[in-house]
Formats: sequence, structure tokens, C-alpha cells
Amino acid sequence: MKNIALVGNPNSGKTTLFNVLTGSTQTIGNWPGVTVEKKSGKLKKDDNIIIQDLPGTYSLSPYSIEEVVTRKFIIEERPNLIVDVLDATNLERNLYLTLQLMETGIPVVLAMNMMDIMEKSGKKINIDKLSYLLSVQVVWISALKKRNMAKLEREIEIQQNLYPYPEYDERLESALCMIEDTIKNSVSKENLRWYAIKLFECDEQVKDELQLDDEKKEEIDGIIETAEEIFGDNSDSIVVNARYDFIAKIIEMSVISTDDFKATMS
Ligand code: GDP
Ligand code: MG
Ligand code: K
Repeated sequence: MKNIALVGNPNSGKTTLFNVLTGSTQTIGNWPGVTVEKKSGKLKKDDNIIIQDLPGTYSLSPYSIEEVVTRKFIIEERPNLIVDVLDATNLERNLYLTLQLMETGIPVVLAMNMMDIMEKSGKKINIDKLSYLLSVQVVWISALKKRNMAKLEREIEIQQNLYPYPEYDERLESALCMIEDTIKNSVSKENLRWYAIKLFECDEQVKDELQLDDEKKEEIDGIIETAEEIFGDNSDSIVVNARYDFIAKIIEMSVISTDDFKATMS
């Protein structure tokens, strides 16, 4: 049995894709519906694969009920694969969640949705380059028009490689490395980076969950304080900015506006 989770921003097309992949006939209204409960079904092509449709979320911080349900499922159940459904027309915002998913270390495939809209727009995403820069598979799809479904199903069925974690500012990386060292006996190796980042962000839920002793807590507080002095910023924003810097670089290298192209050609 293989467990797959569909994750993405609200309205990126998760439920539409879920229905196509599972053959479910549940109707979706024209208005933006919200999924709060997770819903599961079997892949039409292979009933050894269970797909979860998770609530739409912009982040894996525990600030809203959708975020909590999705985060809990990903961290506690560790699905075999995350299919990250992106609205290609909002790439920057959607990649922000992608990076957080990649921080968990769980194998990820990117389903770049809304292909039909993108084809009519003045922008092009070079998904081969995007795939290379992130070291994960990226597939163009249109869930609504059922395009490239066989290609996505193939990626779901094969074993996806592990990827290197997205690497942020080296000063942040060295702080994370020190936190990982402090907690290495309290969490499993595969979860180390996720917990280090969450502790650096002062995530209360993770702090409660790990129940570290006072000595370790002080050590971590010291690491965070030093980083905040170096960056002149609070730890939460240091991580947010690091993710957006990473995304900006990726977008610069993989998105071309055909309008710009026309302008330089004329
Ligand atoms: P969810 O919130 O991620 O579950 O998104 P939904 O599946 O509910 O989709 C949100 C809206 O986007 C609905 O109106 C869908 O019909 C529409 N939609 C989903 N996929 C596509 C697509 O590939 N192309 C277009 N044009 N619209 C889509
Ligand atoms: Mg939905
Ligand atoms: K929706």
C-alpha cells in the first residue's frame, strides 16, 4: 500500500485532480469550496495507491484549522509521496508552500496545474529548468481539462528520488546545523531538518511536542539570539525571507515572459 497526499494552496485544483485520479464523481461548484476534512480514495489506475485530498494551505505553520490538519497528516503519517498541486498562474506564492513541503524531506512531485490558462497567458515556465533547480519532478497538468493525467500517474507510481533540501542563506544554515546537533537524539534523522527549522521559527507546537530539557532549550535560545543579532531581524522573518530569496532565484532562472521577449525582439 502506498500513501499519496495531495497538498497545495486553496483553489490550486486539488479536489478537481482528486476526482480525476480516483474517478470520484463528487461535484465541485463554481464557487471556491473549502476542504477542511481530509478525504481519501484509491487511484483509478492502481488500487494499491491511496490518495488523500488535504485542506488547502499556504504554509505549514499551525495558524489555521486547514494548516493544522494538513501539517499533522504530513508530519505524523509521513505519506510515501506528496503531490504538490500548484496554480502555475501564482507561481511565487505556490512555491512558498513547496519549499516548506521539501523541508520535511518527504518525496515530492510537482503537479503544475492550470496549464490551459498558462497557454493563453504571456508567461512561460520552463519546467525542465524548474525541475532541475529543485531536484524534483515537475509535470504540467490541467486537472479541469484532464490533460497529462497519464504522465502524472506515471510519476505517482514510480519511486521518486530523495532530493537535497533547499539550501538557504549560509548563516541561517549554520544556525540550523547547530540546532540539529542539539536535538539529534530527540528526533529521527529524517525529521531533523523540519524540527530544526520549526524550533528556529519558535514554533510553540513543536516546542511542546519535543519536551527538550532546560539545557537544550537554553542552547537553542542562544543560537537563535545570535542569528537574530547577525541578521538584525527576528527568527521568524529570517526564515520567511530565506525562502523568498530562494524562490526569487528560481523564478528568475525558469520563468520567461513572452511579452518581454517580444519587446526585446522588436
Ligand atoms: P482546491 O481548492 O485546491 O481543491 O481547488 P478546486 O479543485 O476546488 O479548484 C478550484 C477552481 O479551479 C475550480 O473552479 C476548478 O474548476 C478550477 N480548476 C481546477 N483545475 C483547473 C485547471 O487545470 N484549469 C482551469 N482553467 N481551472 C481549473
Ligand atoms: Mg478542495
Ligand atoms: K476550492
